[in-house]
Amino acid sequence: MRMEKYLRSMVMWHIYVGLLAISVGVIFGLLQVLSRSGIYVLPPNIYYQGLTLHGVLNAVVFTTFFIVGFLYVITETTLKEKLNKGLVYLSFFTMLIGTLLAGISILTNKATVLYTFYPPLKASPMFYIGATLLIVGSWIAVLNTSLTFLRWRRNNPGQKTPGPMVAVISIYTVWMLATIGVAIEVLFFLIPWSLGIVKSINPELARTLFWWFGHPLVYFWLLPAYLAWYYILPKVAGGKLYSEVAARIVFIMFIVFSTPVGLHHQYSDPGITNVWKGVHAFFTFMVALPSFITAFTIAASLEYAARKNGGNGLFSWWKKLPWGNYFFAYMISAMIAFIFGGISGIVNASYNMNQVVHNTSWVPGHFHLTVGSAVFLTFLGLSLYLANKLTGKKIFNEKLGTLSAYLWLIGVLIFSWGMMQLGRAGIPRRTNLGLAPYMTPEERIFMIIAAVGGIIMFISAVLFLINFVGTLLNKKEKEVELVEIDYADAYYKETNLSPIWDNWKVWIGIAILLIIINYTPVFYDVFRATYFVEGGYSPFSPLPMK
Ligand code: HAS
Repeated sequence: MRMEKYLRSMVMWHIYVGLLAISVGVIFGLLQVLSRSGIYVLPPNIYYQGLTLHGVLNAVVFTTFFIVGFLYVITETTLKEKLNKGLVYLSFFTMLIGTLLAGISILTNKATVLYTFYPPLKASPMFYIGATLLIVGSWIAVLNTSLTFLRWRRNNPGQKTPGPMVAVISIYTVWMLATIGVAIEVLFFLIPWSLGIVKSINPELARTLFWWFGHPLVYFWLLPAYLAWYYILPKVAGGKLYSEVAARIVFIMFIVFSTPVGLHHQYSDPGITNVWKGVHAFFTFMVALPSFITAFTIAASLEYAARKNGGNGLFSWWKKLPWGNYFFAYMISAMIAFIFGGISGIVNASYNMNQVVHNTSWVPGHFHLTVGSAVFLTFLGLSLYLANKLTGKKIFNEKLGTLSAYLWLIGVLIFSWGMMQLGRAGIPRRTNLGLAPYMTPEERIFMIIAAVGGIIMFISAVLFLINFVGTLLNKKEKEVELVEIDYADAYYKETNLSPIWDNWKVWIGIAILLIIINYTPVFYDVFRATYFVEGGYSPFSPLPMK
């Protein structure tokens, strides 16, 4: 595909902004774990400001910029249709301005509200406006992609949507359905409240709107990783995607089940009846199903590749996978971490077990294995891959890439094990434990274990950054006007696929219906049983406490 120079460079700019965000974000991650373990204790204001930066930069800014840039490449290379240049620029600069506004408010300590910004914690209006612009910018990218897809549909009547594009549609549909919740929260409640136009806020209503967004947000992060695992990894491993139909069904299941599940973050919240918490719990297990299908389909794709490479035996075929290839190393490390991340997610989703781990260190243990590894490592591997494809520069040092991927895996497994042991003992998350007098010596040991893991993860991130910058500084080895992404062929191809699997209106319609069914009674409960309260807290900030 001939990809215009401006788009290649803009995709790289999305990656640069994302990587710049994590370069700062990982430093605060290291400081967090050192402070919690008591090795180097941060003052309380810096602890929470740093935690806000860590969450916002790593989980929101890095992911959003990377995903938008990556999906531009997938859209153009699969549809072979041009995106709208003006909209690409408009989206990027809107997201950038939003990020700068939110970033400045956090850096100046006017938005120490963590990445969940639950009221009555109050940030300056600039933070909420910045977050809004980041989301609006991403909506412009969705509009651009949708227009391009509709043009492709008109030009190719009767053709089924190419597999990687099914993933793009699924990712952006999940994002659009999710962001409705946070848009209502920020535009109608948080911005007027922080501007002083209205005096009161309903914390429970805001939390419910946030988790309408917050859970599907994790699939907005995960699905681009699945796109790479399904459609790029099997080819790199030397094989094929085992079943194209399974991949399609998986992405469609995420459209349907991602959003109506947010209450599993609110099992302990008052004001919402247990019936609806139970219904959301049921749907949480439904949304885990496509990940189970993914585990088997990807394992089958890898087995096919290994056997083609000469592997045999019941298990020893694993040896014939390309463990030394940097791209493979990032992806397999991501997947191995996700096995544990997934299992811990099932624990979280189980109503009674959630009572044990909710708001404890278990939860960061869980999400560093999911977003902090499955997603993070996949995006790092893809950043190097795209830097090579889009700039024509040779990877600085492939072995360094491989080392950094496995190092992160080792680090995160140690870190999460320590955090989860502490969580099971009831040690809280989001707490500067270095200052806590109640930690037992045994608990301190697990905190040190988590810190060792955190230090290894930090070293791995630094090695990645050296490799990435080294790649950019390398000489160009090839002309790159023709950008080819080596998509995997399918082993099982369904030639007679029912048109229902390509009918987006049906699946999006079902998703909207489920959201209405699963949230209407919840909002009824929230309005009936909870209150708007006056005031708000601005911890460690120059804003007056009202
Ligand atoms: Fe989660 C909390 C439930 C997945 C992220 N989650 C969080 C938070 C974050 C997060 C950030 O039910 C904290 C929010 C906060 O700040 O309060 N989560 C789940 C469930 C899943 C799940 C059921 N989470 C994710 C993903 C995330 C993510 C994905 C980010 C990308 N999570 C919860 C719950 C809470 C929660 C509760 C609230 C906890 C509380 O009380 O606060 C499922 O979707 C997981 C399904 C996954 C699997 C694994 C499939 C494995 C695969 C790899 C295969 C490997 C291969 C390689 C093929 C079933 C696909 C084999 C190789 C070999 C060598 C063997």
